[in-house]
Amino acid sequence: MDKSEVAAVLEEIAVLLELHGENPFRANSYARAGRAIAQLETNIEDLVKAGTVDQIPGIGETLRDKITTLVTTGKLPFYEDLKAKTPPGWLQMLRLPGMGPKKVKALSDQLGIDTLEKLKEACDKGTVAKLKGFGAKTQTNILEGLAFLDQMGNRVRLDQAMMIAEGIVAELKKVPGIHRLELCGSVRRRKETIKDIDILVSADDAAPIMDAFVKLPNVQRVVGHGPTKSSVTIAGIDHHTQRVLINADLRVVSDAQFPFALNYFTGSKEHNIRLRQRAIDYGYKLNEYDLAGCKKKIKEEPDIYEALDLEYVSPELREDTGEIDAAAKKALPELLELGDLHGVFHNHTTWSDGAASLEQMADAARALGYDYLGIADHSQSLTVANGLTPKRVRDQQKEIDAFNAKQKNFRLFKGTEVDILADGSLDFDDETLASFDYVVASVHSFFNQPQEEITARIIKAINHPRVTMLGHATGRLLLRRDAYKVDLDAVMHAAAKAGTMIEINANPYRLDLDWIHCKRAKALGVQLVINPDAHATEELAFTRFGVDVARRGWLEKGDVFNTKTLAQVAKELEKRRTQAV
Ligand code: DGT
Ligand code: CA
Ligand code: ZN
Repeated sequence: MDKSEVAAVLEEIAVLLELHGENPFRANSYARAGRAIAQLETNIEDLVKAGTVDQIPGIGETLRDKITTLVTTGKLPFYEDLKAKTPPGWLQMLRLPGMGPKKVKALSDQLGIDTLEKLKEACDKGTVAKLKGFGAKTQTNILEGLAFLDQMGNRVRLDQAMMIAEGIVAELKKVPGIHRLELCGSVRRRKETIKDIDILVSADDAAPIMDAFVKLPNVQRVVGHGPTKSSVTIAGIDHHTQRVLINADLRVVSDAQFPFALNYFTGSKEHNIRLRQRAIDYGYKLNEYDLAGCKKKIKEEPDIYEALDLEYVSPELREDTGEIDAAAKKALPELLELGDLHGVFHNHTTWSDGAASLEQMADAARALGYDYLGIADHSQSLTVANGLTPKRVRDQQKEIDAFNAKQKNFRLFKGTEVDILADGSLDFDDETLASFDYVVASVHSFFNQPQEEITARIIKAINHPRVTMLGHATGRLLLRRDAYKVDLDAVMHAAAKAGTMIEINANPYRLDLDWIHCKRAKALGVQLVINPDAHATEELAFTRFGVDVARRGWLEKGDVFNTKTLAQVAKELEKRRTQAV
């Protein structure tokens, strides 16, 4: 068991204890221990072996013993018991915005609510609003949250699904007898949220592979165990040490069937229907095993497209938004690739709410092969994120200048993520704004403004001559919070006219701009830029999810600003700065 798994268990224990009304101090000691362990530089197993777990700050004897049991046996009876006596509905309620363990406990104690259905009923009757500490506004928020959950079902974010899927693939690869193995479904298409993981394998004998699959570590429940198809519910821990549960389906086919099955189970369903129609037009019949009637040899998935006189369609494009027509005309885009990027612009450091220093972020960027990194810490109004005052901006810029003076072939750009205030003005005076190499402007407050107001507010910022790019354009939090009511088309028109870029926020919790809007942005002539919004060195790796969005949105290298080299970017930013005077 590694430290992130241990940390996740401890943090979950903290939540469970609170739900059961335990002393908050005791609950908090688990949460704190979890965080301390997540940040350890050493291996937790080594500490357990050496018996030095209690030397971690905040960990006493009791915690030491529990951690030791957990690491050595992979199980902790105390935790298992807590989970067993917790109604699943309590945990589901926690997913509602604004709902913490205390509120869940109050609902359970005072109204006997332990499922989402009962919660909905009580809200409809108006009894929740009457509870102490709730009120009408909270009740409305709960109802909105319930509607949202209902719509999202049990989907998880792409990063969470990918991490579990990659883990399964690594384990399955050890099983003898597998010829080919691929992830399919929405994971292969890189959709931003995932219902279940689809895996396809070709082998002569399916039975041993089925057996290995249902016995994978972290399998919580075997949903089905058949001769060529099995389903499990599997658990994982994401990079914020959140526990994730998702279903995974494995199918085994013969090697000859593999390309057809891969194509079928990759989807989307709508793409499949179009492709099948095209096969019919050619006098063939396409299904998950065969392209009946076609005499060409089909060994790999691209051969299917070739047999139908189509360019190969990358999985990200298979959403029935015109890809088959474009493939027939050999007019598919040459999709952007992660390796095309030379740097990223929207990143935070310890100067505001980031976890790493300027230098650490720069080192991490260089390690990823980047030639430049933009530092865009928060502006003064965002006090919760330790936003920078103009004085601190000047200090930071001195540090960046000093850093750059020592560099060869790498540069930190001086940026800011300036707040767009409620009226559309910016959170810095013009002189401060003029001191940056570039400016990212973002909404971080007053999300609930009506459409005209928030649209005018964002457009005002876009038209400010110092604003280089619009940060997270819609403010959504995937599976948690809807976008603000902004008129995105009006925003994109304004951005095209003003020459202001729009960011594809690669943070997998956000992923705005949505891929569905990328094509439109491109058609209007908006320059896009992919930013991880990194608050830690590891989060620079979020960029890959932004590339996925761009690919799903048909974007090519030339559509994305940070495919430019250091020299090109430096020149362009300088030009924009001088023109803004
Ligand atoms: P999700 O909801 O994130 O799991 O999305 P998918 O696309 O992975 O959907 P899923 O898991 O229900 O099915 C996997 C693939 O199987 C889907 O992308 C296309 C194929 N498929 C499933 N049902 C049908 C169907 O009724 N007709 C066709 N043509 N294909 C289907
Ligand atoms: Ca799926
Ligand atoms: Zn940010």
